[in-house]
Amino acid sequence: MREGKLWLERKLDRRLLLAGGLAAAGGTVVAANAALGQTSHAGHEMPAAAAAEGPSAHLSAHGAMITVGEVDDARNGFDPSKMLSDWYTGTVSMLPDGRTLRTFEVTAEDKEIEIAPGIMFPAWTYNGRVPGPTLRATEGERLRIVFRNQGSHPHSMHFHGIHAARMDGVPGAGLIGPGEEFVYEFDARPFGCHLYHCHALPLKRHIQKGMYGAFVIDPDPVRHPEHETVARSRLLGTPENAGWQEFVMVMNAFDTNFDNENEVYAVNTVAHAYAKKPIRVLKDKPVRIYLVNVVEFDPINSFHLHANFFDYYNQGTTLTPTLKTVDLITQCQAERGILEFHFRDHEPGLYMFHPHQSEFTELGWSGMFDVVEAVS
Ligand SMILES: [Cu+2]
Repeated sequence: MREGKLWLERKLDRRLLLAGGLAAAGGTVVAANAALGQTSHAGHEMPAAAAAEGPSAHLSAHGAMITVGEVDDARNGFDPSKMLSDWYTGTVSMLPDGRTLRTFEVTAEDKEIEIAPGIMFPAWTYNGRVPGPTLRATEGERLRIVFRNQGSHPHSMHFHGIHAARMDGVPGAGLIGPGEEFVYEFDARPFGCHLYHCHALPLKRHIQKGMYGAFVIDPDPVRHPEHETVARSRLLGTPENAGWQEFVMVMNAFDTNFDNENEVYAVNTVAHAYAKKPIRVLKDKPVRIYLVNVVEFDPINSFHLHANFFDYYNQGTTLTPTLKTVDLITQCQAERGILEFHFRDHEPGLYMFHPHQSEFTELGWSGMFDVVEAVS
């Protein structure tokens, strides 16, 4: 009973904090009833009238369980809509043995970022953004990551991939102090949807401050003759890949009062960014999402797509789906995978996606696809 009461108090505290922050910024929180502990799932079917009037009509028809006001993308230096397909492919050169060397430059820096209208968060960033740049390479290439620490604390880049112990980005192996530089070098393998994050201690603090990003390794079609077409469709720069609409979504959250609980949840940092500005997709072109979960403190996260089903490739390390025809997947911390689906047989409209932890949805993690006919 006492536990239940504490749990309720914590929930209220988290919502009131979000409400207070928004009000202080001159905005108002529409979800005033949420502050009183009433919940209203944001993921109902859309009334036809609301759909016809566009996203804002739809949201207000719901009682608008989302933040009000605008985040200043220019001040942040990153725009969630652009981040979706902003691949950092580095610079390419050739090694003496003819292999491709791909070099990335990443700098750690402290930066205050706006995660919801009026709510500033003192982040630790890679290249001034949260999540850090989406590094993208091809299986078998040699990768070189020049990492500079211009932040106020020791940091590292720990890659989920295959590499030598001395390249692991843990204390004693590539963890560097302010002002220092380290070069990580290893082969791009295995292909898949991976991530990198800082591995300085305390780990959960460094991750939660914003030090993470997606790390995508495309399969080399030559190495996968049995699934060459699929591999080519995953390889950035091929005509087959251009036939897809690809997005990277890093599910993250922020502990704004440092109580080891999150107050704001999102994909790609900004609360409700894709609810306010739905992601436009062409109905005739399939969609592929590189999904990564880096939420600290909450053990599990999920992704649910409305009115549709998708195929899922756990960790992205296979060329055939590990789950077929599902409308929800769960991810533990650092888990990730690739989702593939299409709206070919759907009518145009706004199709919602969100985790099925309703609290996360209310606190910022929800979005919509704006499915449109191809422009002729
Ligand atoms: Cu760190």
